[in-house]
Amino acid sequence: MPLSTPARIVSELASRGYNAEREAVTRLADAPDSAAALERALETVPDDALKLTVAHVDSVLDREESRADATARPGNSPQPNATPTDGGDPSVSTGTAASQSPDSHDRAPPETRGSRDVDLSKRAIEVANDMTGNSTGTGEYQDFVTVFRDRYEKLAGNLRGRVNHRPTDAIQNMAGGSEAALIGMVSDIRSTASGHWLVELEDTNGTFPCLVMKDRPIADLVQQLLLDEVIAVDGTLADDAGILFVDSLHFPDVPRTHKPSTADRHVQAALISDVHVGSQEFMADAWHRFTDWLHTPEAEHVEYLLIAGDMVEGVGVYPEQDKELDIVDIYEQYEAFSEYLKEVPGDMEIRMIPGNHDAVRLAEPQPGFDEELRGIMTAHDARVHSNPALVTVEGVTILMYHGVSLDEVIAELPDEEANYDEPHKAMYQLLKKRHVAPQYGGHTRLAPEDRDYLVMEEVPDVFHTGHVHKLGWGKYHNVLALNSGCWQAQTEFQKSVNIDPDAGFAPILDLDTLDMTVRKFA
Ligand code: D5M
Ligand code: FE
Ligand code: ZN
Repeated sequence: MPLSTPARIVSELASRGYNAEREAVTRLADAPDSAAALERALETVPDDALKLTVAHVDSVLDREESRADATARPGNSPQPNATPTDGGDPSVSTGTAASQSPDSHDRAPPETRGSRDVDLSKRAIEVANDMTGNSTGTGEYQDFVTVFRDRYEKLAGNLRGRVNHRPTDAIQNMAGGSEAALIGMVSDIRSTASGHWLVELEDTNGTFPCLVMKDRPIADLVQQLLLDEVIAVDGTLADDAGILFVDSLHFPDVPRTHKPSTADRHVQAALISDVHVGSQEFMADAWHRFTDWLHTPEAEHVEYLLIAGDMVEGVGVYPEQDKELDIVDIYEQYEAFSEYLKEVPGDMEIRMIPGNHDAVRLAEPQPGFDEELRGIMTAHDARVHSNPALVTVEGVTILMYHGVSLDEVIAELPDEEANYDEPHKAMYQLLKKRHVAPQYGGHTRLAPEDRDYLVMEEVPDVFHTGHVHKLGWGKYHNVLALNSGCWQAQTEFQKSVNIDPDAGFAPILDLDTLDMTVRKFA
C-alpha cells in the first residue's frame, strides 16, 4: 500500500503498535519514498520504545538527503527540510491577533514547529447519517411524499408520549366540545381578522385547523413556528368539531435531562467552517497563523479538525461573485484548498461536509464530494461526509450541518429568538424542532431521498454549523450549539447588507469537558 498520506502512515504505525510524534509523521509523508523511509526509521527505534520521534525520522532522512544530494543536480535537493528539532520550541504564533502582523508571517520552517505526542491508539471516530453514494431520489412527486412521511413518522415518535393524539380524520368525527390532541406538520399559519392564529396541521390522513387565541401565553410559540415542522397540540374541539381550540403546543425538542457524552481523555477538536479559498477575501494570513499555532505545544491536544462547509468560494454562487474571485476555476480552488490543508499537522484527523459554495448539488442533504474532487484533496486523507452528518469523536456526537436554513430561521422568527449576532439562538430553534432545515421552499432546497436525513433522530452532544459567518455558541438543554465564523473578510455583498463577519477565529472544543475556547488569528 502506498504510504503517501499522513493518515496512512499513522494507521500503518498504529497497526505495528507504534505511536508517533506529529512532526515525525509529517516528515515521513513529505519524504520522496514514504514507505521506505518509514521502514528505515522504525529500524532506528530501540526495541523497548513504542514511539517514533522526529529524531528517528531525521536520522534516516538526513542519510537519504546526503545520498540524494550526491546524485541530484545542484539546487534540486529533495524534501523535506530535515533539520533536527529540539522537540518543543513554542516560538511560533501564539494564536493571538496582536502577536503578529500579517507581514511578519514567515511560513514557519519545520525546525520552529513543536513536535508533540499523539497516542493514536486512543483515536476513535464514527460517522452516521452520511448519505454520500446512497442518493436514491429522482425528484418525482412521490419522493417528496416519502420524505415528508418519514419526517412525520420520526418526529411524531418524539411527541407521542406527550399527548393522547388522534389522526385528523378521527378528530373530525369526535363529539363537539371534547378534549382532543393531534400531531401534525404545520401546513399553514394565518392570523384571523380578530388577531388570533389559525394553524393548520397535516398528518398522513388529512389536515385539521387549530386556533390559538392571541391572548394566551402560547400565542408566543406560534411566532416560533415554521412551515413543515412537526408539532403536537392539545385542546378542546369547537361545538361543531370543525376546529380545535389549542391549550398547549409541544415541540419534539431535546429533553432537558439530556446528558451529553464526553471523551475519556483530554483531547480537543478545532471546529471551523467557511474557509472560502478562491475568494479575494480569503484570509490566508489568518489561516497560516492558525496552522502555525496547531504545530505548537499549546495545541498538542488538538487532534481533530472539523470543517462545516464552504471550503472554497465556488463559482456562480451569487450574482457578481466573479468580480471577487481570486481563483476562477473551481478545481483550482480545491487544489489551493488542499495546499492550505497541508499546513495542518500531518496526524490530525480531518472531517468535512460541503456547504452551498462547494461543488456538489445545492439541495439538502448534500452528498460528500465525488471521486474527482476527492482525488484533488488528498492531503491528510481528509474525509468529506454529507451535509448534514453525525460525526462521533471519542464518544462525543457532533451534528455537522452547514447552516443554510439559519438564514431562513433568522428571517422568519422574532429577533429575540434568532438574529445574526447570536447565531446559536437560531440553532436552538432547530434543536427544538429536531430538524436542521424544517421549512421547505425558501432559501433551503430539499432533495427528496428515501428518508429524511435532515431530521435529528438522535440528540447530538454538539451541534456545529457555519454559513452565516458569525461566531456564537451556547448551550440548549445541555447540547452545545456552535456557529463557527469564517475565514473570509467582508465581501461587497456583505458590505451592502451590513453583514459584519466574524473572520479568523478557531473555536477549540475540549472533548472531555465540552468546554470551548475561541482563538483569534485575524
Ligand atoms: O453566506 C454567508 C452569509 O451571507 C449567509 O448568511 C448568506 C449571506 N449572503 C452572502 N451573499 C449573499 C447574497 N448574494 N444573497 C443573499 N445572501 C447572501 P455564504 O453562503 O458563505 O455566502
Ligand atoms: Fe460561507
Ligand atoms: Zn454558506
